[in-house]
Formats: sequence, structure tokens, C-alpha cells
Amino acid sequence: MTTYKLTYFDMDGGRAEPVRIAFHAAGIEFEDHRIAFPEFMEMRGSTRFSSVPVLEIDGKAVTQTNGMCRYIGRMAGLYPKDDLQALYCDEALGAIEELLHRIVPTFGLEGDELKAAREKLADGWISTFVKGLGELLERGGDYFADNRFTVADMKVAFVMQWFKSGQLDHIPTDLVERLSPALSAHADRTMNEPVVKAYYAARSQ
Ligand SMILES: N[C@@H](CCC(=O)N[C@@H](CS)C(=O)NCC(=O)O)C(=O)O
Repeated sequence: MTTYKLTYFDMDGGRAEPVRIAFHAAGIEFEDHRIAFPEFMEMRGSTRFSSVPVLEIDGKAVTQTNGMCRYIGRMAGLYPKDDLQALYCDEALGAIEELLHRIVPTFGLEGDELKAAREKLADGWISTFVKGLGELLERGGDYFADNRFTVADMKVAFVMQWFKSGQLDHIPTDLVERLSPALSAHADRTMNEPVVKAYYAARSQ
């Protein structure tokens, strides 16, 4: 039997979360290896691109969460079979990945420097991506692709929930709602998707 070990930070969220949920939806057992930051710093140099998540399949490491979303998503029935719908799904996955890379450089900042950088982001790249993702959702309808729930819905919604939560200092919690009410509603709806609810119900047991 194939073995899967997914290494990521010990948080319910972040890049690994759609992959964890896809594993659960597919009914595939995996080792959910959750690490603390000091442990990450120790292992960082030994990861391929100095980052997590790392997924080991039969002991062989792969990186890049969008690829993992597609691979496990296919097994879970959460990735479109149709090529055009798959492209729509990938566009949303890729956009979120690009947006995250624009946010990460602000993580080490503090005080006024952090405030200035985050305000610039909120008015700039975050607004650009929220509006663009709103357009992608408009194209898809209730979902980003295939007229149904896919890994793209999870990847986008979890980041929108992060913005809405106030955890990201200086990013207004109403920004998503102001720029794209549909995207904001989609993020809330996603938390009630049966696939997502089933995962958290199982996790809380
Ligand atoms: N494109 C990669 C990005 C991975 C990534 O940047 N992961 C973050 C955590 S969410 C990380 O390990 N950052 C550590 C660092 O940059 O030092 C993916 O999708 O897996």
C-alpha cells in the first residue's frame, strides 16, 4: 500500500490545508506530520526548496502544494476531468500562490514599517487579486470550476477567510466584502461545504 506523509506547520490552515482535506475526502490515510517553527528551522535546509509542505509518497519527497492539490484532488474527485475546467481551477490555484508570495515579505517587518507595507499591499496587490478572483468566481458561478466544489474553492476560500479574520495586521477585515461580496460569501459558504465540514468533524473527535 502506498504511504503518504505530509509535513507542515501545526495549524488548521495554510498551504497544506486543502491537501489534508482532499486526503480525507478521498478516504486515503496519510501521516499528518505537524511541526513547530523551531523544528522547521532545523529541517529547512534539508527540504528541496527550503520550505514546507513536503509530501512523501512511499518515502519520496515532492513539494509544491498546487501540484499536491491536483494529485490528491483527482483521487478525491475534487479536480475537474475536463481540460478547460481544469484550466479554470488551475488559474485560481496559481493566483493564490502568487498572492501569497507577495504577502510573505511583510512577515519579518514590525511597527511602522509593517503598517506601511501592509497598507500598500491592501490597496495594491491584495485588492488586485481579490478583484481578479472575484471575476474568476463570476465566470464559474457558485464555484471556480466545473460547477462544483473543487480544490480551487478551498485554496481561495481559506486565504479569503484569513483576510477576513483580522489575523493579518493592517489588512481591513471588510476588504474582501467591499471589493467582492460574492467572493466573501463564497469563502463563508466553503466552510459549510460537506467535504470541509466532514474533515473538521473527524478532526475534532
Ligand atoms: N510554492 C510553494 C511555497 C511553499 C512555501 O513558501 N511555504 C512556506 C510556508 S506556507 C515556507 O515554508 N516558508 C518558509 C520560508 O520561506 O522560509 C508551495 O506551494 O508549496
